Amino acid sequence: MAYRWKNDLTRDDATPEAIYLNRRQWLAGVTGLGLVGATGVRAEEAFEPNPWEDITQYNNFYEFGTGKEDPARYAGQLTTTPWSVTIDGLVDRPGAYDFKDIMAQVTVEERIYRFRCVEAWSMVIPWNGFELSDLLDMAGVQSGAKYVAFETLLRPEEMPGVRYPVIDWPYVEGLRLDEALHPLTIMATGIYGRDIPNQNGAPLRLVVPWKYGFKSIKSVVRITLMEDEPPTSWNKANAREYGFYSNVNPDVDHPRWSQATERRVGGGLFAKRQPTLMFNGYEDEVASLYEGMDLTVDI
Ligand SMILES: Nc1nc2c(c(=O)[nH]1)N[C@H]1C(S)=C(S)[C@@H](COP(=O)(O)O)O[C@H]1N2
Ligand SMILES: [Mo]
Repeated sequence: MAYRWKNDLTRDDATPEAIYLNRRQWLAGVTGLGLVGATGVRAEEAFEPNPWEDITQYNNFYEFGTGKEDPARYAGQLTTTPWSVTIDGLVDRPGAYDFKDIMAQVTVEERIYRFRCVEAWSMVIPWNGFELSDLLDMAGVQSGAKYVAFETLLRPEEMPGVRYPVIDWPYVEGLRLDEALHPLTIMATGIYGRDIPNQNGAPLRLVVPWKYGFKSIKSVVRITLMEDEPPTSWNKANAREYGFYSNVNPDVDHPRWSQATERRVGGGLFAKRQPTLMFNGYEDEVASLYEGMDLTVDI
């Protein structure tokens, strides 16, 4: 049987008792009774998925504008049927893979992941999706491939944001092949058991939970297997601020702000910032991918 990574965050973690106890702790923290440690991550914040409204109304999808509410406002006009993903480069079976055909061949499962934006906000999101490795298997990765490049749709008539040269469109991203094949790396097609909304990257987007959110490229139309490291949009825009790897790392600050803590979206007016975890809390699963690398240099 194929190895399936087990979720460490499940809805069962938010049992009614745990929520009740943590509400009491939260109140105690606010009123200064001091039951919540200074650096303690409160379980309720860490494990309870954000509500649908947070996840679908506070977005980054610059093709629809740079405001957090622009994607929810404008992405409705994006046509997502029909949709195909071209898989090319160093693969045995290059071609245009129809989204419906892909969905007929993969196993969709729920993955409740922490999601950490480089801007220092975070959410917990219950994605539905399948492992990227399943899709790459369909195309047959050749032995010379070492990297995977991804590209978002570029359709100016449906994307009001692309008339502004915020980045060099289309949005492109990349992973090392071993990162792409890691069982944590998924193509998300849903949230809370519903089809993924356009503003979140319909009909399918990458999710790499141990990396900053900008690596999780939306509305993917092309995947290319390559020998060399592909260019990535934010690295092209500012190489000093955004490296190829972009692993979540509380010890390496962005040149313009600290990455040591984060604000959980929807946490409320008095919510404390919480500590950012190495590899966004997935250190046990992914640290071995970077053995021997200096993560203060290979950012
Ligand atoms: N094509 C594309 N993909 C993108 C972006 C974008 O602007 N365009 N923004 C990225 C950033 S910065 C983040 S934080 C996440 C946001 O995903 P969400 O809106 O589903 O939370 O998408 C990433 N993928
Ligand atoms: Mo982001």
